[in-house]
Amino acid sequence: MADIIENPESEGPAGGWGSVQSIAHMFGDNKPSPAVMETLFRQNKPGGLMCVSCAWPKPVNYHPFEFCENGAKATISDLTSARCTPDFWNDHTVTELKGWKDYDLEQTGRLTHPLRYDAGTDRYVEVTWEDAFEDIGARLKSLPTESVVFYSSGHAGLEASYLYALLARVYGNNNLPQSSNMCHETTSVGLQKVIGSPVGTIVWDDLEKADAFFFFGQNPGSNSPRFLHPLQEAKKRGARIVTFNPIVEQGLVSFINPQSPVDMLTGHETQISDEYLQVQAGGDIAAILGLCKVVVEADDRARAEGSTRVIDVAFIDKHTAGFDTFIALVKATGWAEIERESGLTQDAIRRAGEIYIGAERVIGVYGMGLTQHSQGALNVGMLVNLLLLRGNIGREGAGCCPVRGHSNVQGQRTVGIAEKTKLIPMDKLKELFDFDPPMEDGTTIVDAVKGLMAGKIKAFISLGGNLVRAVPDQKDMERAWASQDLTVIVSTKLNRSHLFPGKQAYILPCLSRAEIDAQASGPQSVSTEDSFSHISGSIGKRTPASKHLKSELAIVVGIAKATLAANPKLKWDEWLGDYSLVRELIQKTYPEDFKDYNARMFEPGGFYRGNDAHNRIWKTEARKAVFTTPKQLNALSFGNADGRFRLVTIRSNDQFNTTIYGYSDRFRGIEGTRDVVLMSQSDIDMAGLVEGQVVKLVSDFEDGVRRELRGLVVTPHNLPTGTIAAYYPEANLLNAIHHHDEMSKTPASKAIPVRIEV
Ligand SMILES: Nc1nc2c(c(=O)[nH]1)N[C@H]1C(S)=C(S)[C@@H](COP(=O)(O)OP(=O)(O)OC[C@H]3O[C@@H](n4cnc5c(=O)[nH]c(N)nc54)[C@H](O)[C@@H]3O)O[C@H]1N2
Ligand SMILES: Nc1nc2c(c(=O)[nH]1)N[C@H]1C(S)=C(S)[C@@H](COP(=O)(O)OP(=O)(O)OC[C@H]3O[C@@H](n4cnc5c(=O)[nH]c(N)nc54)[C@H](O)[C@@H]3O)O[C@H]1N2
Ligand SMILES: [Mo]
Repeated sequence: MADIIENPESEGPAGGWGSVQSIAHMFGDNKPSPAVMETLFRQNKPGGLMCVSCAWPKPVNYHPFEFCENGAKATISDLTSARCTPDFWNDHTVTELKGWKDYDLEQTGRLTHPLRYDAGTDRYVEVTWEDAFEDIGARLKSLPTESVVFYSSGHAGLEASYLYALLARVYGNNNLPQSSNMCHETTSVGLQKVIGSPVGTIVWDDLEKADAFFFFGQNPGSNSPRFLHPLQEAKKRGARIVTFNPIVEQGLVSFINPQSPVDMLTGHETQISDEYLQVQAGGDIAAILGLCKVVVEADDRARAEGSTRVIDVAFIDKHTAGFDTFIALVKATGWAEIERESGLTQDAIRRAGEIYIGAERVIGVYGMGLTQHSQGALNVGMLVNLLLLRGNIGREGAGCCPVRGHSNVQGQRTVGIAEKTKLIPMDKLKELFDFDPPMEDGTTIVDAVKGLMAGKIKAFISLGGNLVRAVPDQKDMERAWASQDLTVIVSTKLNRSHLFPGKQAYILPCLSRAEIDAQASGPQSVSTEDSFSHISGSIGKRTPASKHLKSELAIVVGIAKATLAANPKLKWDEWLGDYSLVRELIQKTYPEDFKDYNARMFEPGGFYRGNDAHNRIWKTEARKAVFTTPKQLNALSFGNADGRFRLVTIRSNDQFNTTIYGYSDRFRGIEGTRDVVLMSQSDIDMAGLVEGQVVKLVSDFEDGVRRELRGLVVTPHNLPTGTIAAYYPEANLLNAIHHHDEMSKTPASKAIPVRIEV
């Protein structure tokens, strides 16, 4: 156990009683209803409910409770008894609600009726679905097609998502950006470039065979807690875990399995990380280069001694390109540079490197700590370099594991929600639906926000999400969003994006996945794809929160019918009546991925749609896996300067993105508030501040724009000097829309240059 693992602020290990208490807190004074309990027990099991929270895979051999604290919170929050009915607006204006916190908006409960904004009274008023669709359709028909965006957050199932993408394309554009444009787009672009696959290469069995896991900027304790179970199992059989993360995250330090009675009663903790390296924000390129240097040095020694090579030479020769150039850079880069750019010592990197070399099979895990940087794709390329050196991709127990966010974020991309035309089988769509698909690329989120600000985007349809709150330059975004001709947001709960209505504005309330979706042919099921590319069917069994709700698919159909010209090939009503017909369309469009879709969707663990890189077939330009030679040693677009900090925007354990469930980030020991800036004690001292002092953060881009976030309490935390942290989404006031990954345009939310003002 490395001696740097200390987390004095934390209230104990991840999981355990804390997680049970935290779930119990969600129930408030209400006892959990049998319906909620029944839903939780069905979660992530074959024929059950696929979690509405994150995209962590569903195991074939599931636990009695195959849900985690997060998944339970998401389900409980969807099944709340609170209702936000049209009466709510008798007491509140939109302007007044702008003063409410995200948490308070969430507490208003499930939306029950379709609503239209009435500017005269500054309130939302009830509207019929027919009127809403007709009005939306009329407005869409009157606008230039390129000025309309069809956004989606990764909730909606594959069936609704496929039809949504079809709606956009028949309407006439590929403006289909998605939440992954702020998230794992870096993976879609960066991983695709180097291994020819836009998604992770491992499957469940690999977790059970790996000898080591290397974590870069992914926080399973808060964000994918079911991952802690296979990690605990891995530790029991002697696997090693190495973590690179500026913040000491409790879930990567120790874990008590809340589903193991023995662990719970004895308080038995599993230590997770063998080595925890507090890399500075944006320092991973140098850190990984250091690991590669350890491998190359060991290989040089082995070669000199005539012993077994450390580098997998046969694999490199047969399967990769760019090796020599990369190795030349590794050799030419000195340890002083690596230490300076990573913020880590040579010794610490060597210890981690030895674990890498000592492991036969290694999985590289990553999340937002790699993707949300100016050089995020380079970060991803570097992790792949490390894995390639020892042939750790496309072999049992080894591979690359980006951990996806929303429950169906990966799947939506698979079935056509994509702004890039090269990803879409347009000829198939033309043949199936008899129309001329638009051949120009659509807009990413960053470009959509810029388009909004420039007045070029005039209407936004949002299938879920809370875009106004999720993007950089929040203040400008609020103004720009409200200046549109039309805003339509399909939602389950009230959120801040609703508070900036366009000239015509609708909130369309939808069913949650946990609820019965009854259509002409009977109750429907939907399906989702997880982080390991497995597709699982999901059935909702709860009575809908209101009889006025429609399914997401029904809403897509409603908008499509009101907007698009009649076309005998577009059988919207038939598809709505029976979702299995939509699955047939998906299968026809993507026959390799969705073979026997309807028959296989309830297979335990889901059916695997396959991944060429998993089989060492590299669909890159070079037809090989490609080593990336980094052009710089950090992932930043700015340099160091006196008084400038790298701000990491973080998620608490008590939120799901912009949805704030509560004010308890118990893993980090922060209770009752989100208005904090976390700093190392030495940074606090050096900046002449004291604990508890209230400060403001000011962005430090060289673009002349003043962005500030006030009222943050200085809170000491275990962080490397120069790196500080504050909560997302509040901190989005500080980021700039031009600050994004160079290759994929993912906003660089993990290193925002800021100054502190008192
Ligand atoms: N409870 C909960 N679960 C969630 C979500 C949620 O908000 N709440 N969101 C969902 C979504 S959409 C997503 S995308 C995922 C996100 O899940 P993660 O990918 O885990 O994302 P974050 O928590 O934003 O950041 C991950 C870690 O990156 C570290 N980090 C920051 N900068 C760097 C760096 O430069 N280098 C390294 N090595 N590490 C760094 C942070 O300290 C943090 O621990 O979770 C999903 N699950
Ligand atoms: N600074 C900073 N910014 C970030 C990030 C960060 O780490 N730092 N992370 C980024 C990431 S990874 C992501 S994914 C984005 C998230 O951006 P979004 O996906 O746009 O935001 P969410 O908060 O997930 O959306 C929450 C809303 O979705 C609606 N909703 C919930 N369930 C359903 C459903 O089943 N159906 C429908 N139709 N609607 C539903 C509810 O109304 C809820 O208010 O934010 C990004 N922004
Ligand atoms: Mo995400």
